[in-house]
Amino acid sequence: MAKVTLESSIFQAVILHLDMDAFFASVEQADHPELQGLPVIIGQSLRGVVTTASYAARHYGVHSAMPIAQAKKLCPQAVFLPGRMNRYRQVSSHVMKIIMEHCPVVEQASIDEAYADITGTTRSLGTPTALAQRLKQTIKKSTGLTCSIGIAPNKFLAKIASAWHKPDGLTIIDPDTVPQFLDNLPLQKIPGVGQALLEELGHLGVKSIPDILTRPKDYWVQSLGKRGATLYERAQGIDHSPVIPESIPQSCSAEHTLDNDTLCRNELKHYLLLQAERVGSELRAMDKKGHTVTLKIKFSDFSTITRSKTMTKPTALTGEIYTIAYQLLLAQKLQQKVRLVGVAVSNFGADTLSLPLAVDSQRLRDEHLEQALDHIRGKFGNTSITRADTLSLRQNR
Ligand code: TTP
Ligand code: MG
Repeated sequence: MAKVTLESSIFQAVILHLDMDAFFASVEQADHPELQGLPVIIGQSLRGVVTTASYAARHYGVHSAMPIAQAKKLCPQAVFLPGRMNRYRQVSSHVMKIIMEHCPVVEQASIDEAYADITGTTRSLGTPTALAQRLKQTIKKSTGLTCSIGIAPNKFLAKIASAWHKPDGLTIIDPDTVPQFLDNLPLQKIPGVGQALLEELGHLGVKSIPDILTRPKDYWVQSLGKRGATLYERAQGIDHSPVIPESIPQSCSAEHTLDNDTLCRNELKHYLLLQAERVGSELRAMDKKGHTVTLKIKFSDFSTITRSKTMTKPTALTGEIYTIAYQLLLAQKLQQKVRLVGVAVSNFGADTLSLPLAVDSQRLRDEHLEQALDHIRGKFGNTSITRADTLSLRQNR
């Protein structure tokens, strides 16, 4: 472990970056224990390149993107495998789930790496160091795999930190040590500084990160445009890019437990309209349309049924969602009283069928009308404008 002094504070972000070690090769070793400790090289074909190599193989100079033929020369005794992408995806999902269970805000960055914003979590989750150690232990116990973690005040430093002590590393860059850390960091460690930019910088007389800071920001913007502005920020240890959690909802729903169980379809119908309004406006806010509308009914004895209809054309229109949900309700026998009713729209996708212009223009008008209603509700509150049908329900809630 490099340094263990970082504590989260309100003012300073704390970002964790986790990257699995020799991921594809390690999965093969975990699944085939007889391969543990051996040089294992993953590559599609004999004429292709190395996808990854176990650390034992790396000792012989084998690395990603090297032609397999060359890897064979360097390490003829290695076990060469073509790779099993489905298995790696499966393990990846499992690892990401563990990270999400341990950290509040997680962004998956590739098949084997993720960022987590753990700012201000010391009280609830323990120190960043303790959290990272717990995460490493859980992943190891659950998958047999090791990972390396970096913790720093921002994403770019956290990524550098996670690669600092691989495999099975934990490196922490304390905010106070950032300037000193950057002074000694090779230029090409800055993400985005590849061979071409390195040469360009060489022509400008820049050999180190401190060299960048001898010239003002304007100079870099003029010389390298947007890349120059970013480079100048990184050289000072600055990176404001946020950790963006991936939360792609697969469906949108609303449901309501009635005050009194009922057999009255008219009452249920009003709730369906209210829910269709909620679901519709949420879909429109997310800019999503769904092909499938589902009606959910929970009866007095708590038994639950769902009935769905899938349409060729996806919708986010309140009227359409409501009409389908109501048709589904009408088609359903109510043998006992209803306790809960709900509407969901799922199966998101793009329009697959283009309707004749006349029909489309009607739909377009409906969409514009509902967007206008959403706008008014957004500005003046949910109850500012409403369908007459749902008014009494809103007032009763
Ligand atoms: P990396 O995290 O870059 O590499 P790694 O996990 O194998 O090794 P390290 O310990 O250095 O992190 O990539 C993750 C997986 O992605 C890797 O196991 C194989 C795959 N991969 C490719 O398919 N193509 C590539 O060019 C690279 C670099 C990786
Ligand atoms: Mg990796």
